[in-house]
Amino acid sequence: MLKHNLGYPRMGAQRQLKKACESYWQGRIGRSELFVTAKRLQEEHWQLQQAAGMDLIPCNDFSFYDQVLDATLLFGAVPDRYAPVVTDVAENAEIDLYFAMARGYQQRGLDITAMEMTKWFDTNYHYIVPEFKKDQQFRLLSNKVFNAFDAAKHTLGVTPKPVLIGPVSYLLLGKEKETGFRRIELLKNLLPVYISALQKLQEQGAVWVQLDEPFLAMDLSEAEKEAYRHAYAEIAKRCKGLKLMLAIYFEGLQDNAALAANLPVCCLHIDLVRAPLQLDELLPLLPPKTSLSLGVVDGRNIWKNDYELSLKYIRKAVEVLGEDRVMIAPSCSLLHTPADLSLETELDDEMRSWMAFAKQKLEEVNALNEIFQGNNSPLELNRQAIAARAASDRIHKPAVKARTAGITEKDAQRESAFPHRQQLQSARFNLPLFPTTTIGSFPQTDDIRQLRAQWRKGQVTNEQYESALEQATEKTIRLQEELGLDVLVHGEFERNDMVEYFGEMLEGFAFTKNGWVQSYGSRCVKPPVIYGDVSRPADMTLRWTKFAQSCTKRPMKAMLTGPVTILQWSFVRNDQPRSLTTDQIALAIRDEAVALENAGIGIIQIDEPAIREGLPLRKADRDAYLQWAVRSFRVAASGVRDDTQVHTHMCYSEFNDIIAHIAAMDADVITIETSRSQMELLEAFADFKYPNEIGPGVYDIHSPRVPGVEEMVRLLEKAAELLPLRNLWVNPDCGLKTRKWPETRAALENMVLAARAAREKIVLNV
Ligand code: THG
Ligand code: ZN
Repeated sequence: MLKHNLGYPRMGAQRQLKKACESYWQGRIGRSELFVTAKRLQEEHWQLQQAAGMDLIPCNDFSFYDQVLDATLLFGAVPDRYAPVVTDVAENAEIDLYFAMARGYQQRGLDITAMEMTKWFDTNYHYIVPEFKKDQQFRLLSNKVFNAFDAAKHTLGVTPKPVLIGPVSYLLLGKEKETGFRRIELLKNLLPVYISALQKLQEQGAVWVQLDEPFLAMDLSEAEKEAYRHAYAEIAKRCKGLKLMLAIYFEGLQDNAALAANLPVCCLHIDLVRAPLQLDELLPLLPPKTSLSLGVVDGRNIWKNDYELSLKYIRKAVEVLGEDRVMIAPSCSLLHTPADLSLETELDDEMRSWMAFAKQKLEEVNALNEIFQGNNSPLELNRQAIAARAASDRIHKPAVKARTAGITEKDAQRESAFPHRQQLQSARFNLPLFPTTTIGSFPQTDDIRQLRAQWRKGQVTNEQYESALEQATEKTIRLQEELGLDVLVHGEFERNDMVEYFGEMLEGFAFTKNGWVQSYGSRCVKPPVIYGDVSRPADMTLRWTKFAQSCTKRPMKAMLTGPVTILQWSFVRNDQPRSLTTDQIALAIRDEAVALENAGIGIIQIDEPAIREGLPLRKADRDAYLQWAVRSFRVAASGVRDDTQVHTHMCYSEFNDIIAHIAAMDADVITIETSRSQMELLEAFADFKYPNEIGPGVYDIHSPRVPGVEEMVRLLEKAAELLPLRNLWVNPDCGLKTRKWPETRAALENMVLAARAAREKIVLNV
């Protein structure tokens, strides 16, 4: 039984790749130093996987930024606007073109925008979206995969398994930048180039090639299914003898099972963590020569594998297929897990005994094979660990379970309907038309980050830390008053990450020191671990919100993170439904909102930027998710009085298909990202006759550009044509955390001017 891995985290356990890339971008190290770091990391990871007993070890899973962007460069699908980059400086090499595509290019008078970034399926990883033209041509451009193959072979002394995104998934991941064609039709142009890459690998000595085709686990149109049949028939014909493994993960094959089983490939890899039932459906469909790779070790979470359960699947598959047609592996690339649990010296032994990170997950794959071969010694230990976790009283809090089970429909409803609340709130806050506010965070500059790091290391006392935060908060409040904003925020200087911060104060959460997972490019997140029933032992935000309100007479908006987002951006327990965990978090946030209200705070924002990304990948599952996700939000938001104004905020536009559910959240005010889609999104809200108040972002905070007054007035005029005036707010489209102070000040100054102009111009006209 072959043991293999689909991909290893590339950042390095100390985030070496992040540091090297950022140093290179800042000009602090040169290209050769960057490449040395990359080479060292890859070699280390290859050796580690070999030591863990993997028979097939991936290469080309490493990437300087993103594996989809790598494919775009490999197949030469470079958008035309980057042509000047190549010639801008004589020595501009492939890597600089690559980073220009990822991050934009602002040098020597050139100002070229980056390619768009979006969520990788339902993960917190973001990929760079390929851009396709109607007559899109492809050619082999980059040698990265071929070099990686040679390097891995040299390091390992055995033949590595190159990983590429499959041709159909690659096209489906992209976006049409012109009208008049569908990107799947580009297969005829892509396929010859794709095949020549495979042939080249075969000439280099490749035996196995892993082609990632996660779209085989999604809803497919007839044309897309036909593309699969055509692509793989051609590849099989032109790459005879090359062993193809199609890697499918994040969902089950479902209605695509027969399609996948009959593709002329050597092996299908399936995700038995996400979709265990597909094993029974697929086994009778597999043709006599096709192997099956069982993804039994969870590549998306940090829990120790339940060997007994995994062995059940392995034995079942072996019974039908025979041992030589079965492989075992993690469920998906380990990109989505932290690197190494043994670095977590501050987790207690019990907690650590429940977990496995990337390195440990490969050891689990190896152990499963050992047990299957008859060495039962790892099994007993594993049984004990699994049983101990299930029974631990650190996990189970009867009071929390009882309260969650007792949630009623009434708990998920505000006292009165929105029109009545709007009247009460309008009388209470007496805000002008087009009231101005911000989303919550203000620039987190290096000095604040450094201060927090020093405080955590004990180099700065609590008093020093708090007093510096008070100063930063007060200064930000004065600035907002000077600018003339109507509803203020405290700036969130005390917070590291909007999820980590709450997790640190809630019971049932654990933290890692090095549990970094790549979010995009060099950016990482350190997701908290939800291990047990969640409760709120003490106030979480009152200290800073009360301080902030004491600095000003204007309304101070309190900032909370919503239950769905806390769930979505954490590692979650796998011993109960996500909906139940979310309800527990919702009750904690509800109590916090009530505590804020009791402390005199009148406006409370409960952010849910991740509500859309939690959407199941298969359409048929979406409604059920939206039902419980929206209800959980409402449980969090409905403990407060009618005259308390609840705001929410969402990023990542694309709301059109879920607008009814967003309306059902019944927030008094929603602020959304719209500036890049030029208010297109607002039309969805208008068509739906969205009843509550809404703050369409009037400028894009994702770039340092300062928006002009006029352009924001135009956006407000458009908004005023579509939605009732009394419902409109004026705000940037997201938090200002990643911006610098000068541009923040200038942009908000213009935004307030735009709101004033709109009040005069638009209000007079109606
Ligand atoms: N928090 C969490 N998940 C997220 C976001 C978030 N997922 C979606 C989106 N926002 C991803 N965006 C980012 C933006 C910035 C960073 C990470 C993800 C970032 N990370 C620091 C870094 O890598 O340098 C981490 C350093 C630190 O925490 O001190 O800047 O907002 N959970
Ligand atoms: Zn946002």
